[in-house]
Amino acid sequence: MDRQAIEKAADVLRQRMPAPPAIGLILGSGLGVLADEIEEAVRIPYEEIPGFPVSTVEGHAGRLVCGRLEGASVVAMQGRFHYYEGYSLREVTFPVRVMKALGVRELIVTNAAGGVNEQFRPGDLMMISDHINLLGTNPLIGPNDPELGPRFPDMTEAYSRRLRQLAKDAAARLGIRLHEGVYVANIGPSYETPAEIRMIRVLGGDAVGMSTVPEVIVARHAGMEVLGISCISNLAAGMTDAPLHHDEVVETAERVKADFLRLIKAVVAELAK
Ligand code: R1P
Repeated sequence: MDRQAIEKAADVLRQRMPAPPAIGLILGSGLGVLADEIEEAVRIPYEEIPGFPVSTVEGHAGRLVCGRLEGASVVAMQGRFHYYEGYSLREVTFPVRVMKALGVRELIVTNAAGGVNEQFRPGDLMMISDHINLLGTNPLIGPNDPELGPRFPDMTEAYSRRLRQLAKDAAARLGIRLHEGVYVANIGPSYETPAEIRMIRVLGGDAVGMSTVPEVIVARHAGMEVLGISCISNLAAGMTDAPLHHDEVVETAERVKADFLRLIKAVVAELAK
């Protein structure tokens, strides 16, 4: 995506936003409820933002919500884009570029994910410590614009140590059980097979989903600090006899929203200080 396209979208948003956002949020399947907590909210459907794709997946409302959360000026994506929807990874990650242009410094990415780690239970929360990209591609493929970031971005600390500590402290204060683990991005849209889940476990994965990794790569390329939170919506294929269904994924995410909301709000409140 070229800078012109990014600026065009950012210009449209600047005119409608109450204040420049400092914190960005990407809300995963069934986790869009967080955007309902935003005060003085301005809601902008993706269709009204030049260059934005539209959301096609159930549980992803498809709008940007800007306003105040816990004293911070935020912009939240109530619904994200996935590679399996047919968008290029440049399109999938375009909103991250726009958030950066608007002034976002810290990005909180969330998702609904399948639990691979045998200690996890549906409804648990996992803070992402690192990721494995099994998409077979990368959003930075193609010419690099050095104004947007370096050709070869470092990924040693894709998920900020500072933000992880902040989230860990907040969870402890609130009495919320927060796992920490590695998120693996599978291309989708078919769920993983039991054999693939065994492979992911051997590789060191704790949770699996079909998003997040491209957004985080672009956010790091752009120099943003990232915090990732997965809601473990189900146990991955082969761990139980139950077949996987997206309705269940969305339902579980919605069911555990109380802890999810408390945790994210506490982190945002800390960042606002
Ligand atoms: C599968 O049920 C869907 O839920 C997850 C997977 O990535 C996939 O899109 O959605 P989010 O990662 O957007 O939360």
